[in-house]
Amino acid sequence: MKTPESYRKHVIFLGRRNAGKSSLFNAFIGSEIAIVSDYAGTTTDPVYKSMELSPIGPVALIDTAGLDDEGYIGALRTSKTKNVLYKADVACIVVDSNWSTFEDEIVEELKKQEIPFVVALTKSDLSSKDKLMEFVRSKGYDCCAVSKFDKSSIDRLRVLIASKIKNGYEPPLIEDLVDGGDMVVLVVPIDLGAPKGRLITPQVEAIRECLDAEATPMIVKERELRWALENLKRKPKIVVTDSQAVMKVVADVPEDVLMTTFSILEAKHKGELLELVKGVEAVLTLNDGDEVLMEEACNHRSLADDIARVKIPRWMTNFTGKKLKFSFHSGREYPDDVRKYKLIVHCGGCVITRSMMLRRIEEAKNFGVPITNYGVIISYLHGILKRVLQPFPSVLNLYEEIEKKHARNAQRI
Ligand SMILES: Nc1nc2c(ncn2[C@@H]2O[C@H](COP(=O)(O)OP(=O)(O)OP(=O)(O)O)[C@@H](O)[C@H]2O)c(=O)[nH]1
Ligand code: SF4
Ligand SMILES: [Mg+2]
Repeated sequence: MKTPESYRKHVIFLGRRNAGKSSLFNAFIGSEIAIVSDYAGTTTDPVYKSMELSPIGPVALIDTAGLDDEGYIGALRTSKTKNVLYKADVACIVVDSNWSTFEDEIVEELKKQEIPFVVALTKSDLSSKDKLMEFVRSKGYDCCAVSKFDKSSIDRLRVLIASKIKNGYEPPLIEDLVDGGDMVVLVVPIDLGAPKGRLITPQVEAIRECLDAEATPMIVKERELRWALENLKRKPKIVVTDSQAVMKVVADVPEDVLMTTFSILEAKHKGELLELVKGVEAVLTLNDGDEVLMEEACNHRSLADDIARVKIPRWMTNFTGKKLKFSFHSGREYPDDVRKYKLIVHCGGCVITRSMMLRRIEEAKNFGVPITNYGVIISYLHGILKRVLQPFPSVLNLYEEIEKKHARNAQRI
């Protein structure tokens, strides 16, 4: 139960109202968590439950509102359900008695978002599902008949769902950058923003990955960094710092030692570093009145000198000299429409899964909205992006190409 949500595979149940989604969700958990009733539209907001689901491992199950909901409230509910799709690693389309173009539309949406799915034909204790099953299978979809009263049917569905979960390659945070015997220095400021008595997820993950790689992590606050480097008998392989201390750290780390930021490591681990680096150049084309979205994947208390609300907007305004409009959004739900923004600046996304982050990046790309992240933009605005990209030569090369192109364009103008 201590597995963070960002490490759990997300299984989403969706389909028409009254199809039996909540009953299935409860049967999976073995407890009456979601409300079940004959009334169509019982579930209004997504319901989450974390559990260990053999043979998948730790999962988060998500029950949703019926997708065919009517009227204004219905539109709100279904937009929430669609938003939840962002989180899904696998979907279970729940069908009661017939398959229509409505279910075809759900499949289309899932395919668009590359979400693998299975079909559950519910209430098999009430009527035979053989004909429907034959029809669904003729479409090439995996399906299984279930009844909330028949545990073995729920077990079969569980195994089918597990078989669909992709365990694709997830780039590590730092393990690929270090070898056994390397010394790694992690700079962790303990300021007002640091949580009381603990380190944040990327810091803990980096320590663990260094240990897995048989490297030696050394953890210091930014004030002790210079002293620590002077007292090491050999140079570290890499120094990784919190983005907010990057200017002090860059001054203290010798030029022949690699350095980067946790946020840039997160961009590689959770998202697409290349895309987030490409996105940063949009800063050069911003104009007065352009709207920039500052997006945080979790709700946390903002501080007086908050990085998203105060510091990055201030640095961007100084850098561009333009009157920009900043919008702030936080939480696990993503804004419904990002088309109006000229740039999205996303946080490291440590609480969401890699597939969620990739879908956010993909949506921005599809709408032609540049997207970058905190670490990339902070280093860019301070003129040290190339320095912190040194551990990633291919991304650095691409960035240098983009930079040259901009210089040529500027000369032409
Ligand atoms: N006999 C039988 N009834 C079922 C089964 N699954 C669901 N039901 C009944 O079907 C009705 C709707 O079930 P729910 O689980 O609330 O359906 P839902 O899809 O979550 O509905 P909404 O939240 O309104 O969209 C309830 O009366 C359930 O008891 C089943 O396997 N067998
Ligand atoms: S704002 Fe983003 S990076 Fe910061 S803690 Fe929340 S999810 Fe993690
Ligand atoms: Mg329900």
